[in-house]
Amino acid sequence: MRNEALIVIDMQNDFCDGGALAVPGANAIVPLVNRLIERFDHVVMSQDWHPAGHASFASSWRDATPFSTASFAYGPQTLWPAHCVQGTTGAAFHSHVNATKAELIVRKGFHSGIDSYSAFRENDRLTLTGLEGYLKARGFTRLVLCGLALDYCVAWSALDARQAGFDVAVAVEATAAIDLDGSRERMLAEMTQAGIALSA
Ligand code: VGL
Ligand code: ZN
Repeated sequence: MRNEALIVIDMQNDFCDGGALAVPGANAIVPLVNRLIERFDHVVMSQDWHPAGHASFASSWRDATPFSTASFAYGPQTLWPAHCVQGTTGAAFHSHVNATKAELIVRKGFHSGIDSYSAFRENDRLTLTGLEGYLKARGFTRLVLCGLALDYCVAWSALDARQAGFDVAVAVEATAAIDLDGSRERMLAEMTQAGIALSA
């Protein structure tokens, strides 16, 4: 459909089996993501793309452990194992994901002091990636999201898309969650509350 785009979030090696920040069940969704890519006329992909020593990595701080919460200038920030470092194999798309059709690949998380879960707006909630402007310039009004991770980058992207006025659905069956301290249920509820359609 002319007004509709599929947004494939962060289908990268580091979020898949054996990766630095492996999301349980990530590899199993690859065929479902590919089926969605086949079905849509327009596909955009996001790529988590951190410089080495990024502030969101626990390893960038003294005595910090992965999955703990730190206080950043912009608010609380989860510290992650180092992942998706620019130019590494871990940052590349999973080789079975069909990226050929992607009309735009939007990279995020490249500012060394700011994390970015959302493909629209970084975690300081001020810095924009430009994706909203791109999608509006292309005339898309309806977005369907899939990919990794449901409760972080997919959910934050979906909420920002809704905030930006798009009609938004998340293909939950083509996602997998990190599920940190109940984040999966919490973000599903937030998305429902925001008027985002959740399939399956
Ligand atoms: C993600 C944590 C850190 C994601 C990215 O893609 O969901 N999560 N960076
Ligand atoms: Zn990241």
